[in-house]
Amino acid sequence: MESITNEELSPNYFGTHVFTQLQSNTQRNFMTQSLIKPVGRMFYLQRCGVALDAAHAGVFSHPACHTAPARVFGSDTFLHVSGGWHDAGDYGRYVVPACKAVADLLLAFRAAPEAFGDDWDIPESGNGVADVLDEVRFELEWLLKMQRDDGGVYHKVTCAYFPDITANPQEETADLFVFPVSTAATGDFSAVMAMAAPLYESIDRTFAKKCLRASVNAYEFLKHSKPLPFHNPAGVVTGQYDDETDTDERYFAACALYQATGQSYYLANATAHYQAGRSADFGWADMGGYGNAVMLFGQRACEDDFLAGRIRSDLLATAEQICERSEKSPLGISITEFLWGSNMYLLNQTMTLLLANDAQPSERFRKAARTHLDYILGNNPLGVNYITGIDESSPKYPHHRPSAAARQAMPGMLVGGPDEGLHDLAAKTLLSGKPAAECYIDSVESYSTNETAIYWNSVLIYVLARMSKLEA
Ligand code: 9MR
Ligand code: ZN
Repeated sequence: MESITNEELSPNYFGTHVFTQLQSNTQRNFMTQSLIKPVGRMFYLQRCGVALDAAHAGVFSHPACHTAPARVFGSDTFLHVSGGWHDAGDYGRYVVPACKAVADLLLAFRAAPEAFGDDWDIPESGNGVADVLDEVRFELEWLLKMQRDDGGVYHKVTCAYFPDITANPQEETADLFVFPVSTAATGDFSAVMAMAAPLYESIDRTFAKKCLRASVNAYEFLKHSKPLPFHNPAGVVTGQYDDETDTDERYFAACALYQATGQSYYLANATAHYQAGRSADFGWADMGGYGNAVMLFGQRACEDDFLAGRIRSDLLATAEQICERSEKSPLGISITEFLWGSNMYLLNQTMTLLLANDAQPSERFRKAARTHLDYILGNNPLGVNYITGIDESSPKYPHHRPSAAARQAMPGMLVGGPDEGLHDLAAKTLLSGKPAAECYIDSVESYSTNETAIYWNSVLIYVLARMSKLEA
């Protein structure tokens, strides 16, 4: 790619390295707030199935993409499943990570609505609804199309393989396939539809009702279904998002449906699954943390004091452990290994800190959260701001097809960050022997360290929105 003029791309381009400018609380807070819009706009720029016009998308405008009906894999049935966001640097649309992204954004809006304006410069801006909710609705409308009549939810819609790295969205014209129902996708779907219903109630009642019906329908399917893990069929190489354990997704769905309906049946199910599959994380494979978050901080106080007490004490204990690791680490961060998407794992743990701070306000939790965000913004061994288009240290060559096609990095995208597993050729060739925290390369070839994804941006939005309020 040619060199990039970030100024032209991002309304919030700061030139010199932002981390070094963050001297005062006022500056820090200004920065945190300024980042919400470009990071949020990434979702708009990832929209699929519709045309993006030049007025809103600039060099990333494109005609409607991926509009052809998709074949249900292994059958002669075709479905209309257009819409939703492209997942990442590829154009796949995967239900499991999509639901993580939706859950992050809805939790962020619930906790800090004032951080979200109606001014993201998207087509819905100025319609009186916070743009984050307009954006999430775009994804929900697609998710609804991914549900079968019996309530089961298809795992993903993609081609069988990835297109060339410089392919524009509309240039990926290979056959699209809808892949089998998985219980992880169905559980996540049921949960986020139940989370959405009360939030859209005052905006569009009919839509809110539709979400709740779809959620219940998915839950009914789960009730009678054994675990259905997903694996790519032979010959299919697009993202797998495989998850062998679905108890955390069932738990998340039960918690969210209890919150939306108040029915004791779902509360009993939440208790059962909490005991069966305890998980307090926020990864695409580990959704238990979202169940905890909606249960503790939803619109309804949990009527099972024992369950609420356990969630609360587990949350606080996990947050203390995160702080211990951060305080011990020379980098001030709580992750002890650098996996693919390490930036997301760090931000997921930051989310735990911020939720724990809601349960029991603590300077220790807030301080660790700030240190983690500073790491993302450039206080790391490579001095890289891991968000594209923010300052001169930002990644310029993300593994992201629209960016490679436009020869400019789409702004506002969080890259995966260091991955000590060296999972691609560029990483293997250029990074072997480096310390784990330096296993990152700003190369379009490095999909394991320099790709971007909706569910990495979404947790960043959560952290930015919460911090902007806490530090105001
Ligand atoms: O984020 C995913 C990471 O946790 C996995 O280790 C990796 C390999 O399976 O896949 C990542 O997800 C990619 C997905 O499979 C396809 N779209 C791009 C995603 C981000 O790299
Ligand atoms: Zn598309």
